[in-house]
Amino acid sequence: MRALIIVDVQYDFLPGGALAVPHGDRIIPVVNRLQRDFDVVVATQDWHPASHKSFASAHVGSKPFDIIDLEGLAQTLWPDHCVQGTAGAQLSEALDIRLVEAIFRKGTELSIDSYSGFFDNGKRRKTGLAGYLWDRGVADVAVCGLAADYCVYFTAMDALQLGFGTSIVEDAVRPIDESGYAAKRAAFLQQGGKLLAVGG
Ligand code: VGL
Ligand code: ZN
Repeated sequence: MRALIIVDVQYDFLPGGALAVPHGDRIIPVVNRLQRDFDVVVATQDWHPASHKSFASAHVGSKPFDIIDLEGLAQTLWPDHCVQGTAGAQLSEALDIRLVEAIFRKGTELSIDSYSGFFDNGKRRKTGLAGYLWDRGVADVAVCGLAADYCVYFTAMDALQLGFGTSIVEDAVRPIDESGYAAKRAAFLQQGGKLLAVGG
């Protein structure tokens, strides 16, 4: 069985949002078309408590995109985004969710960030996504969504490490930072990841 993992297609990552990914909205029609080609479709949702420690606003004297040490892990600080229950945290209305079987929320613990849809950044806790996919008999996953250089990349790397055949859907991801993504994409390929081009 093949699964499509749709990462964080939320208003705060779309143009006009708090942590907007350039042209992030352009992937949505591609993601909508893709879904019918998979046996299983799941999504993730970044879902932070207010004052989450990944927010620059939670650290006196810090600004967005500074890097700090957070409980032993390097943490990029972000503008406040995807706060639980806010409009910015909602999945885009333009995303077709009819085939989405389950939505895995992440980033819910105050003091640790979670880029991957599988684990927090310290691999302290699982989200349940891996178990869900295994229970559904999934052997291969394709990852799409936002942002290519953070949550898509870390989700894809964890999928590889968990033993899933893993692709990133090239036409259905956009990065926050193009040059940072180029290096991460190379690391993903080096680990045995594949790229899927669907046209779009
Ligand atoms: C993301 C930064 C912070 C993402 C989430 O979805 O890629 N990036 N939180
Ligand atoms: Zn976040």
